Amino acid sequence: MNEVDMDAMIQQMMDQAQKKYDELKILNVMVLGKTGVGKSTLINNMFSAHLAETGVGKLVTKAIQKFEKPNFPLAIYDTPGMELDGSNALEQLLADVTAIIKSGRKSGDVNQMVHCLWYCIATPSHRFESAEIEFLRRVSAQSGTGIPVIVVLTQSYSKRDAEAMRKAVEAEKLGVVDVVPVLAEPFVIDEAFPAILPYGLDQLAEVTYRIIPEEVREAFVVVGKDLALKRKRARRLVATAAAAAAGIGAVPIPGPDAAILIPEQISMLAGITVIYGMDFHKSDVIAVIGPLLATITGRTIVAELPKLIPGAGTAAGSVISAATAASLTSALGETTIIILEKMAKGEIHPEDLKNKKGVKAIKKIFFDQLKQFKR
Ligand SMILES: Nc1nc2c(ncn2[C@@H]2O[C@H](COP(=O)(O)OP(=O)(O)OP(=O)(O)O)[C@@H](O)[C@H]2O)c(=O)[nH]1
Ligand SMILES: [Mg+2]
Repeated sequence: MNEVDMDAMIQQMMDQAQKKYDELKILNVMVLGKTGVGKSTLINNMFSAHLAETGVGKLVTKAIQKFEKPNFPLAIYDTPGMELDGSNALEQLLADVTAIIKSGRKSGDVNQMVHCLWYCIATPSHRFESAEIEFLRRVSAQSGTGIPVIVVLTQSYSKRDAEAMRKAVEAEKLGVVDVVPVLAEPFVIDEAFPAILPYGLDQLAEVTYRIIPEEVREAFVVVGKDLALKRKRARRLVATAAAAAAGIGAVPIPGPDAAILIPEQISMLAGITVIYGMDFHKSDVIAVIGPLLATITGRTIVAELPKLIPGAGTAAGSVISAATAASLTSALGETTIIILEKMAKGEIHPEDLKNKKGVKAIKKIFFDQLKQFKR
């Protein structure tokens, strides 16, 4: 395949990725809890955009703000500075929350509906107020709002305190989906002691993923930072594409000019790039995907395949079996996942891949993966 084809292929993939991204539904999460418990800190560490800081909050009710960002499939309802003191504060909050939930439902538009509610209680406060108990009892799914509620125990740097708090909340039998202790950011006692490391965000992501409607799960995975969820979702795309490749089976071995690429592989790559974030530039996409496309469509694969996969075609003009086509597709997908995951963790930078060493490293991952799929 020549340079021009490669460019067209990448462009096609990026166009598809943009389309997939634009088609995502908007996830709506309501984050409630008293002032200072750590709502903003939680939001900023769960999602890839710092909505609560940089987004423009719109006052939807006196206490509740809605944060959105253009071209970002997430809406957060937050109650900055909320106090629960005063005799009718609780009633007012309940009325506001219920009104928002109802109006979303009435719209009939999934983009406007509240999909889950995180109620935050700070573990160090050692207090679970009667007003909060009352609120949760009345807002949780059992009582009719129909919105799944997760109680998030924030700032849980003491696991023992968090466990005590969890038991106290669960004893109230509020009808909430789960009670999840988290520490969203490292907790530093002072310089003489090592910081307590964050935990629990993965569990919150997992529980949330499970309870939100299927229609917005993709958006949650995309806007969220949880790499385990991203991997799980991306692997579904790989499995689908591999099955499609196997279904086609008997693909002719690529000659110098023929491509083994099938539309399902392009679509898989587009889907994976969406899952891991859209904000990289074309040159970065070329750096990651280019060497893979060159490999899978190039001459070396013809020579390498028989060594890697016994029974694979041995000469140009012969055919690739269904199993081999599936293996190639899986290796292509897995390699992309591995690289994008390393990028998400900051272990590699796109610039690192834009040279001979980078290309070699990508190819090595690909062939290592291919060996694993050898059957
Ligand atoms: N180390 C650490 N500090 C936290 C954590 N969560 C909250 N904090 C601290 O607690 C304080 C309050 O956190 P915020 O996230 O602003 O609380 P909030 O619920 O958004 O407060 P309001 O916007 O006033 O309603 C800040 O100083 C945070 O740094 C955490 O997980 N780890
Ligand atoms: Mg805040």
